[in-house]
Amino acid sequence: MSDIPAPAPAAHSEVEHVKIASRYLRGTLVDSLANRLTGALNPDDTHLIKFHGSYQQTDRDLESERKRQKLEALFSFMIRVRVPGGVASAAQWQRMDALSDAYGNGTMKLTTRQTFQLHGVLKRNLPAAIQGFNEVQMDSIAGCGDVNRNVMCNTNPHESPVHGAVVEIAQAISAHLTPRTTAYREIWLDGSLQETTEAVDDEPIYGHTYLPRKFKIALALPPYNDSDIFSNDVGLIAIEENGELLGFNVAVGGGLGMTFGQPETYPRLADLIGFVPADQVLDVCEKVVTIQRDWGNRENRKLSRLKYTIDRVGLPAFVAELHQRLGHELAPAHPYQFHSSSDAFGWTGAPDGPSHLVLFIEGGRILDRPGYRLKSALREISAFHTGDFRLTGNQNLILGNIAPGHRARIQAILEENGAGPRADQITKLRRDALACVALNTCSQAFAEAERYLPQLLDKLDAVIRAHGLAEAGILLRMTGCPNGCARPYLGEIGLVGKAPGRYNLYLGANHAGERLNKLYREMLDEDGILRELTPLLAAYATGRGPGEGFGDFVVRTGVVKATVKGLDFHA
Ligand code: SRM
Ligand code: SF4
Repeated sequence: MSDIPAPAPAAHSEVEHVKIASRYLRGTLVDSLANRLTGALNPDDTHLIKFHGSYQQTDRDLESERKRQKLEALFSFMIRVRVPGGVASAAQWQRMDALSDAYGNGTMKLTTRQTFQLHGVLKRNLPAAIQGFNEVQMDSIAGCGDVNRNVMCNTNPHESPVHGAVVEIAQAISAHLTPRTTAYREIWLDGSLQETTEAVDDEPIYGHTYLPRKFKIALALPPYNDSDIFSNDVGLIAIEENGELLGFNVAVGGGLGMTFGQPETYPRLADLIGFVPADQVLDVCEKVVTIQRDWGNRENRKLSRLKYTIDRVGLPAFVAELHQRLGHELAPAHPYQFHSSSDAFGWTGAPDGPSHLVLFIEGGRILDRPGYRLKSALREISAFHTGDFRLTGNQNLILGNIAPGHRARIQAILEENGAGPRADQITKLRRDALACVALNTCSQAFAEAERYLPQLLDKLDAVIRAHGLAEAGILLRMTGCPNGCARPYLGEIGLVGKAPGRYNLYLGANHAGERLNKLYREMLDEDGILRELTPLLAAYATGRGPGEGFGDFVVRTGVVKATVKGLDFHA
């Protein structure tokens, strides 16, 4: 193996020291959970609990008032439940629904990586919540933390044997890269919350310090790039020939997070480095993970993702190391074409056979509100639906493999509850839009996203309709900070929160998720956003070429320069 030295231990970041001392992710979590004097964990355990799929949070809406009253912040926990490949059963849906009422804030968030998030879980309820989804074969280990996260794949397993095989591979990669420590079971599931006396486990892939940072893998089957594979540490493009899955084109080094004012941080799309047959793809993922484990920066967490490792050593050196660890070279990448990274809404399938319904879920939030009883409708459907509940990477929901006799009933229940597909009433701009959680739970948020985007869209919809663009697919993505959770740098319109009510506007990504956008204007309030976008949308309506996306249009007409690679993002 090549010898690219890791930083000396003394330079390790605080989180590295916590991991080292944690005995494979145990830390003092047992004590933290038992301590009834506070709703919070011991400080070191706030890092460790992420590996168990949970974040300690506060209610930011109440922050200043509680401070004024000299009260402890209102601590609660977000739990992220993994759904590899996004496929959940009706029983799993029912359980998550029930747990969100029993222990959460009554809502579920379907995330941009196809997981369920519960918010507002009090410390004392964490074990019961985790045991609750464990009973339906779901877990939250590696939901967060410096490990491989939920493996994304939005392919419909029922569509063809190839589609099914791609989903199975996503699930196999997830299983292969799940941490082996028994800490999760001991702490959450054995019920005793007793410290183990067993010798600590071995982590054959990760080692005792796990990875320097989070790690993400996504699979897609062209022409759909609906899991945005290029924003992942490893992106896998399924290659099909004559109804058979040949294997995958492999892309490495994607990631979107950056920090304002630190140009050495940047979003970067993954580079295509070759092709691997399907039966070797697990090995390729494992070897990429181990290179990042050994070469990744453990000193500065802002620069520790694989994308920075690759830019530090150079792509050729990285690929040479991968080939060496694999014991063979990757074959050249196969041709492929992506058309879109959005979801195709509505019903598909034959009326007399199994069908599928892709439902638009605003902000990915499953809830009931007056006139829109989505959560109740889905609960009612889950009582008889024999197919699956599939979470998409665009925060939507697919009722998959619906039995022929259930189609009309499902449609009726959704409509009775005001939660039907409603495709004809909603602009495509709104259907395709993404917003991250942001306030009130996210500690990183500078501005609103999920709670505000619908109001902004009310105004943008008027512009869109006035220019005959109601069915034009324009990807708009909003986040409350530059971390990139709703993949805003892959939005044809990206709005990134910089301060309360203020957003940076990015333009020029392409519709298929293959080009990053570029900063166009800074610190815009709502009027500013509308003022900037209105003439651009008007020009697009009249000046676009056949099939030309908004992102391509603004690049062609010189509104922004194309971002060719991550290092050019700030140029
Ligand atoms: Fe994210 C951190 C929510 C997808 C990049 N993300 C967070 C935290 C945990 C905030 C924190 O660190 O305290 C957010 C929790 C908010 C809350 O209250 O729930 C959070 N991220 C989300 C979700 C729920 C957004 C959503 O509305 O759907 C997504 C959950 C994904 C999942 O199910 O696993 C989510 N996050 C993403 C994505 C998109 C993706 O993976 O496809 C990205 C950009 C891709 C990437 O990783 O580069 C993303 N999240 C980040 C980052 C920046 C990472 C970086 O390399 O700089 C952070 C901050 C960090 O890690 O320090 C972050
Ligand atoms: Fe929070 Fe920022 Fe992610 Fe939005 S993008 S959920 S504000 S970390």
